[in-house]
Amino acid sequence: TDVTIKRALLSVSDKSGLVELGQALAERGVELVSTGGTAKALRDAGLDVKDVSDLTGFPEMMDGRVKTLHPMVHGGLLAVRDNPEHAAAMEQHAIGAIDLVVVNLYPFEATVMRGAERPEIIENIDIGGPSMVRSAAKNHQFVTIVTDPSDYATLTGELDSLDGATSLEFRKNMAAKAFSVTAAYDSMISQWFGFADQGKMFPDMLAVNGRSPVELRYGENPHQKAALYLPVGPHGKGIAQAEQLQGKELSYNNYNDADAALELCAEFAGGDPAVVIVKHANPCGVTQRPDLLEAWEEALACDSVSAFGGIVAVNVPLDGPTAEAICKIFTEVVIAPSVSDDARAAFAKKKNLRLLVTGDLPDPRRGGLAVKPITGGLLVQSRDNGAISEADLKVVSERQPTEQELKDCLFAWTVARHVKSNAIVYAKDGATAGIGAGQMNRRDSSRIAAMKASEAAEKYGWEQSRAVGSAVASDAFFPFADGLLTAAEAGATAIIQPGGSMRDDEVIAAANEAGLAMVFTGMRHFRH
Ligand code: 93A
Repeated sequence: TDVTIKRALLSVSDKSGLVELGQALAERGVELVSTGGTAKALRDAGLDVKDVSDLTGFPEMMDGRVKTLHPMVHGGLLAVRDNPEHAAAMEQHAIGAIDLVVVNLYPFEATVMRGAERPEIIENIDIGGPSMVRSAAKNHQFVTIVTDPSDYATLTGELDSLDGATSLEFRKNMAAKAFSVTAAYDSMISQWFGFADQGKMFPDMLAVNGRSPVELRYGENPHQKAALYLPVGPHGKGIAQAEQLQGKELSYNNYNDADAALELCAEFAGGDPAVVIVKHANPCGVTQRPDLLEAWEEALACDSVSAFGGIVAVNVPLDGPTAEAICKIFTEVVIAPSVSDDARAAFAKKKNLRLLVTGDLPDPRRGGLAVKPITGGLLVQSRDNGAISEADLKVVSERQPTEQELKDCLFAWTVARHVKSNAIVYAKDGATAGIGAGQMNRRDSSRIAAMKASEAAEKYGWEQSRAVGSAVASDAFFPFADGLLTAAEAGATAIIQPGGSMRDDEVIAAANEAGLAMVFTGMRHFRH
């Protein structure tokens, strides 16, 4: 699978390193073919070069727009060498094989950046270059493609180690890079057409999407513009693919909140019925119970004030009685894998309520990337799909957690990873008792969660707050004992947290003193 390089086609706008490469190739007996400017630069350095126009029998014409777009070039690049018919065609038309292509493209981006006029920008859309890059990359089984001057040294190193040949692995790597170069190049052109040239806010960015974005009424606030981009190709069923059965058009915030609700709900796929209520992308009530209606009532009770205008997701088919109950409070969006006829009839009375059906729930442990814009760049990370099971838990307290405490710990932990940091979640009997989200210190999150629990007790006339006897999950370690002591004061009896603080000893001692059971997960789930 090694291919000896006998003939190379060089056509570069960025001529850095060109002469050195040309010399290195010539020394290894490689025949050089080039386009006008590239050939001149090589000749000026005393190298022997053949002009592409000699190869094609056509002059470079139309201001260079047509230089290499010719069967003598593309036949030499695309022919499958061990295919007898391809070989015969080469023979018949005297097409010589091209083993190596070194191309970098017209500087489109630089031309735009220096504020050139439209005609000059258009002239800098390279057509022949990307065509050769793609032909060579497609035929990487036989042809080597190099698109970046910083790879010249790697190329000559490869030739030296393989006695003038390249390996299939090298050609594959270079082909992958080549396609990302042409994809990024076209994406840039597409963005320029849409954004700079036509003032379109949401250009069809080919490299990222391939489908026109759906414009939304407005963004997070009415003075912002917004659109939804849908990827092409295979993808899981997410909120973007859900079917809307009724209600107003989804807003930007609806999508964002519905996504948070669905993601958390998906954690309970295949388990007992679960209800998730989300407000401002944070859960404000989560419950799992054998009965869906009961799960709804309990989830609502966690923080019924915040649930007003919330987003509700369930993990099982939605039935009529639960739908009737949901309709009693103002709800923006309801999401379910499917809904019964009774449920549909119940919701029909609420014209504005957006009802979404997702079919299967997405896999919460799936891979993929998460992207966040920052000033002048993008932060990209793999999705937080890490997970622990009961077996990974390390009991660090003197007291062992009871079976019920362990269950509540894991439930609270599952919810906590979907709460913005600092996240503290109190849970009891498969229901959240209090959720503290998005505070800048952990103790405040713990206090807020405890406060929610007592407010609920007051409102519903319970004898005591549900925080009493609850398990508490913390998305990251307690740096001090104070957050944990707040939980203990509120009546919590068990703690689940990653551990790993410098002061773990202090925190464990405080837990023991308060008679708490505590387990470490060894895994953190910040969410910002
Ligand atoms: O105008 S083009 O799109 N038409 C072509 O047929 C063609 N062939 C190569 N641009 C074309 N090229 C580009 O010319 C290459 O991608 C390279 O960027 C540049 C090299 O031209 P020169 O060798 O004349 O400096």
